Amino acid sequence: MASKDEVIAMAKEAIMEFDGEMAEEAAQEGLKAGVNPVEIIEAYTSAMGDVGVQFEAGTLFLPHVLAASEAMNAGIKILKPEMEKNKSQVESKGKVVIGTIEGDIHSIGKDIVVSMLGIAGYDVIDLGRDVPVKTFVESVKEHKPAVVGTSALMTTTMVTQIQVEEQLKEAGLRDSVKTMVGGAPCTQDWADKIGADIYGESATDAVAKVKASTGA
Ligand code: HCB
Repeated sequence: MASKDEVIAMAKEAIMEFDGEMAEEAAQEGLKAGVNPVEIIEAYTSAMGDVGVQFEAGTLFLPHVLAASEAMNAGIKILKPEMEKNKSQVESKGKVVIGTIEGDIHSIGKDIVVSMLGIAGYDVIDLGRDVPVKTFVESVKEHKPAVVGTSALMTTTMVTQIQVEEQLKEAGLRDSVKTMVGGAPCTQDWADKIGADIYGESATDAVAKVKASTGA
């Protein structure tokens, strides 16, 4: 049976090699060896970050990035049912509305946050990607979530997170919901600057902070 270190190394290699079958194997071996699925997802995510760095450096190109994200999805598909088995059977911890902000089609990170919040027992309303600001506001009005989260992967789209804050205020809804921002260019400073309640540095961090803010 593979050791935990071997599973983590295999998960990272699978993403770096754009190899979906290897990502599935890492997931299966990890489950057999009793490795926490969250740690395997974190290994995929860390390798995806390295792919991103190489993309930025011009040593990898868009097809590589897409192939890496497909490999990651293949692995997560194996892990998700296992994680859902451990999902809290008690009543929902509350609702979270989340989506990738208008103009931005990056969804990999947001999807991981959606999965991990669901597994942590939250009712997640996933608005998808390239979501207009008014849809976030309407969704808060309709679902009355504890938290509304936006994901932005580009410096050109993160600025739209300000509009979520503003339009929630204009609709008289800002005090009824906590706001969360995340995605690679976002920081705690950014969250503080725009008045967001939570900065989710990673999916694990986002879940921990959502739990803390909802008292769950
Ligand atoms: Co994309 N892209 N891309 N891209 N892309 C980035 C983001 C750049 C930084 C790369 C670069 O050029 N340096 C760059 C943005 C530059 C900028 O800031 N202005 C960029 C660009 C420019 C573009 C296009 C415009 C390229 C083009 O067409 N010329 C285009 C975007 C078009 C558009 O959106 N309108 C584009 C397209 C693509 C794809 C389709 C090839 C693919 C996305 C596939 C998909 O998501 N379905 C892609 C990818 C994958 C990337 C990189 C390589 C990786 C992003 C990623 O998935 N990371 C990225 C480079 C990079 O980030 N270093 C590059 C892995 C995930 C797991 O991390 O940070 O998203 P994450 O999420 C974490 C964390 O932030 C947190 O939890 C997650 C899990 O731990 N989190 C939240 C995320 N969202 C949260 C929300 C919350 O509320 C709370 C926590």
